[in-house]
Amino acid sequence: MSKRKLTRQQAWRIEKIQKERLDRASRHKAQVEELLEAGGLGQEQVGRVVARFGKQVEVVAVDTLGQPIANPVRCHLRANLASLVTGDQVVFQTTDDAGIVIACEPRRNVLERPDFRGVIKAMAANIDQLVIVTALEPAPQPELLDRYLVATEVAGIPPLIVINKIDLLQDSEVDQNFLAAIKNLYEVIGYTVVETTTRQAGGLDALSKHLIDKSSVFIGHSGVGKSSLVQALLPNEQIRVGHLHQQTRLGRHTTSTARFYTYIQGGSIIDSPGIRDFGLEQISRTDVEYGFIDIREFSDNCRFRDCRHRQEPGCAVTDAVQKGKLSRRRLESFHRILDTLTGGNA
Ligand SMILES: Nc1nc2c(ncn2[C@@H]2O[C@H](COP(=O)(O)OP(=O)(O)OP(=O)(O)O)[C@@H](O)[C@H]2O)c(=O)[nH]1
Ligand SMILES: [Mg+2]
Ligand SMILES: [Zn+2]
Repeated sequence: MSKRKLTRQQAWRIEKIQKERLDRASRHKAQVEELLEAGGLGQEQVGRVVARFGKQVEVVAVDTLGQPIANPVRCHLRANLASLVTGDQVVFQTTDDAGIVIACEPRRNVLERPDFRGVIKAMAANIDQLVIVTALEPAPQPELLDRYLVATEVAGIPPLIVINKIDLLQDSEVDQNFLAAIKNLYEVIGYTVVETTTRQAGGLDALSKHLIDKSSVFIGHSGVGKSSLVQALLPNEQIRVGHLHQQTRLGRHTTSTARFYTYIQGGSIIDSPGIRDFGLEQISRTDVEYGFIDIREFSDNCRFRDCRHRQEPGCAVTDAVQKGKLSRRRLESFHRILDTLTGGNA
């Protein structure tokens, strides 16, 4: 990008924003110090971050089995702590109406994703399973699903694929054959695919058994019904759901922060804000090849180590497609994802 001179107004705005940030940071520091100096802080307790709001987090005290034993408390972070995310295990102290997090356990793993500016940020920690939610409306886009799957493989967290709103099978543009084809495609690769609906009794049976004793994060585009599923799974909670846009039939980004819930049958569920674009721009070609586990299985046998699996001679991947051992759609999707990578590493 060419360097260009900032106009006076832009420079003024930037300075103003930076000053506001500094003010906020020093206010925050002062609040933390005040709490510490005031004494009166209770005993150290073990807790879990259930949501994050800017620089503050909501923490719930847990027992040795990880079960919540009190209501969530809004907490400041001690200055030496890096930022926390939903699912973090922490040590904290409280006063009557506020709290302070003093330590964070090392994370088992962390889920990252681009924020609305495209900056990669941690979103949730200590996760056993990523539940990728798709729906009949907004219609499932297999290529997007492939992008999520690459992300889960790279993060090393096993995925579970959900196709929600199957009650719409009659009304939506998606027909039974398309649905069966998607399901079959991913099952053949080795993924588990379940169909759900929040509109019919028993509509979550296929899903609920996969959640027991695991810590799951629900991810997927806005409007597919993540929060509706979580609400149906946890009837005692009060969770906001949003309507789809009348014309575009897209979601409205109703959920704004990742939130942790305890699953009554054992385990936990984190509901996360939907995403419109799931960029993989920060990921390398090697990651994408690793993330397509079905392609990976054949690519070791290509004649050339840097084979792009397009028209190269001796390509074991295109050979597998011709022999019907590998889905052509997945290979096309693989190429399209690589085509979108920036930085010349595709
Ligand atoms: N027909 C039908 N509609 C559903 C189903 N589940 C959810 N919905 C509807 O889908 C819309 C969006 O639901 P939400 O649960 O807010 O979707 P979300 O994925 O949490 O969206 P964000 O928070 O914006 O990411 C709402 O109008 C729900 O009533 C279902 O099984 N069938
Ligand atoms: Mg939601
Ligand atoms: Zn090849």
